[in-house]
Amino acid sequence: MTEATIFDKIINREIPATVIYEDDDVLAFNDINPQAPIHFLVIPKVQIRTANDINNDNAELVGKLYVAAAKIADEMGFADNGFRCVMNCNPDGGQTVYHIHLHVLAGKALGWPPY
Ligand code: D5M
Repeated sequence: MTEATIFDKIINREIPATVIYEDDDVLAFNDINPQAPIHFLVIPKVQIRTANDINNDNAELVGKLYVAAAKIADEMGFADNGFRCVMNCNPDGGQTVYHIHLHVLAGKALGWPPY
């Protein structure tokens, strides 16, 4: 049994979030602590704890996070300027919520490297 996270509460509408996209498999909502002018998270509706848990059984679902990101980028009009997708994994990766999420950052030219 995997421990529920705050993202389960967002999926179940038990706490508020600014949801910008939803389909049967994924949900996207604005990050509460934005690191760029546009910063939202795309998550699967079922919990996958970390990037280490991505495998052939859930690869299609994980791919749908990117499909949603591209669709939102197109709809919000920042696809051509560009954006960054980041998935943090475990403590050294800076992961704080153990339900995988694609950070999508956009709205300015982003710096690199990220430290
Ligand atoms: O990223 C976890 C991200 O989740 C971090 O950028 C803040 C965001 N977060 C945490 N709680 C909320 C709520 N309630 N709404 C929206 N965004 C939230 P990580 O890669 O795990 O460090």
